[in-house]
Amino acid sequence: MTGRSSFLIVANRLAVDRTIEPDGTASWRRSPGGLVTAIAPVLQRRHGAWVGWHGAADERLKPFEHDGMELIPVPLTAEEVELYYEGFSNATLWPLYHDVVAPPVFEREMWECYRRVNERFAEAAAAAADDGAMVWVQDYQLQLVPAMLRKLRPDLRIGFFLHIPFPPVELFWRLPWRKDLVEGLLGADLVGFQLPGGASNFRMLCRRLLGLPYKGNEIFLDDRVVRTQAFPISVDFSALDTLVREPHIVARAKEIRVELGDPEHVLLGVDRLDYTKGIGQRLEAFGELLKDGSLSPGEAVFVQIATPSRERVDEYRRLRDDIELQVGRINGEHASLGYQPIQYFHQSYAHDELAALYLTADVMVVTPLRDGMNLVAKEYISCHHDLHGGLVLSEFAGAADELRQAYLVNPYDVEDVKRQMMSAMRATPHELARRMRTMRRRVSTYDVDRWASEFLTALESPASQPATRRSASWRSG
Ligand code: ADQ
Repeated sequence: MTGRSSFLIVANRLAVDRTIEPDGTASWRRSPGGLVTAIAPVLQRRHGAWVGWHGAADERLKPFEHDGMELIPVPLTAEEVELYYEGFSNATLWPLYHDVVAPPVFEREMWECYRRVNERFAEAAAAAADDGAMVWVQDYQLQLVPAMLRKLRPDLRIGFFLHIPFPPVELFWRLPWRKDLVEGLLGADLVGFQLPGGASNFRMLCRRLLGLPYKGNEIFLDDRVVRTQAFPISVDFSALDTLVREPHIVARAKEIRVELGDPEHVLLGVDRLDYTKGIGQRLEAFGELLKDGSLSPGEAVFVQIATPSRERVDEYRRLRDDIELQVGRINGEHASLGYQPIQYFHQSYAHDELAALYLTADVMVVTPLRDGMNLVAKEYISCHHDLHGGLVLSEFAGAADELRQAYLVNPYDVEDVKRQMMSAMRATPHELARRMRTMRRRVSTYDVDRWASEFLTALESPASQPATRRSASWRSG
């Protein structure tokens, strides 16, 4: 430990995963995934620290260094993992913020635990932050931290970013603890969202629930101004672009196609196994294309990769059974010796293998019922310097705001999904290239570096003075 830090990240999980070597010794490895990739370099440059849970229940660890980052573990008991993480975060907030596509659970015990754990994160951050430090809190598991931290350390500059959608007022309104959550977020100087719509839902809620006036992006409290703004997250475009040009990835992509029986079209889905991702909807559409003869036998293979996720939450266990039943049915009806239309994998994949799959896929199918952004769509685009490939993308993914040249679909409309999947499969190379080129321009310009630096620049820049409040209209914004 080098003492207190002038820059802190506070997130549910630390930026590292523990791996056990064959000889039984434990070591840490930087976690894969966008957030860590984006933030680790900033943290290293600013000599910052990362506060978060290390992933094992009932274990206390001392702060340690890894990969030039200082890591401060926050302990959680097994009961807290159940009530705070699986409970309030993933059985209450997650479905509530995703258009209630599954019914949220409202349980006082879960809420109490969420509050208690948020307090612990706030205390850990308060103890680790230097005078006037900048603290960036991440995501829906920690929405009470900004206000708790401000109370402990009014000298800090606090930012918050929500990775999932912020729901419309009428949905949020159901939450028995709605006021506490909104007040929690208002402890930040800057609250970031994926889309302008989320930011505007939040401002509207502050007005309706707390009677706070706002003007433009700013919400006026008695003594402070809270800025709200959209910062669409992105991927490390150039790293992926470089990776897929490497001979071993190109060779692997060719090999995958052969292993799949060299069909004319390879369609791909890559998701955490989550009911918000619309996996069932896309498989249903694909099954119907086989059934009604739009696709001839052997013409197309759908590879669906579903990373195991939140397996102790009931809703996720049911989903897994449903998907596996559906895959079995479709394959049962349409497979023949040597041909299986859906290749389903309930596994996590290494970075290189995933890149090779993206490169192989002629059509990427991303059909969430609601998604904050969806990085998979942007990863696919980053992997296609060959300008080949069509992206079928749900209108309900945040990414649809930027990737207008995708084959946009309403995932609730099975005919629409079928039609757009067919359009992507039947498109000419010229048409695919035209769309892909524009989307690549967008993702390469707004990459993950830009996301992090725009957020931090906004957090560093001063907001308006509270005096401006007088001119803030109740209805403007
Ligand atoms: P997620 O809901 O997890 O993220 P997404 O944005 O698609 O969704 O990110 C998933 C990540 O996991 C991608 O980087 C993908 O490559 C990786 N991944 C998926 N399946 C995998 C597999 N089988 N093996 C290995 N890696 C796999 C939340 C929000 C999103 C928001 C992100 C970032 O729900 O809307 O885009 O945070 O803010």
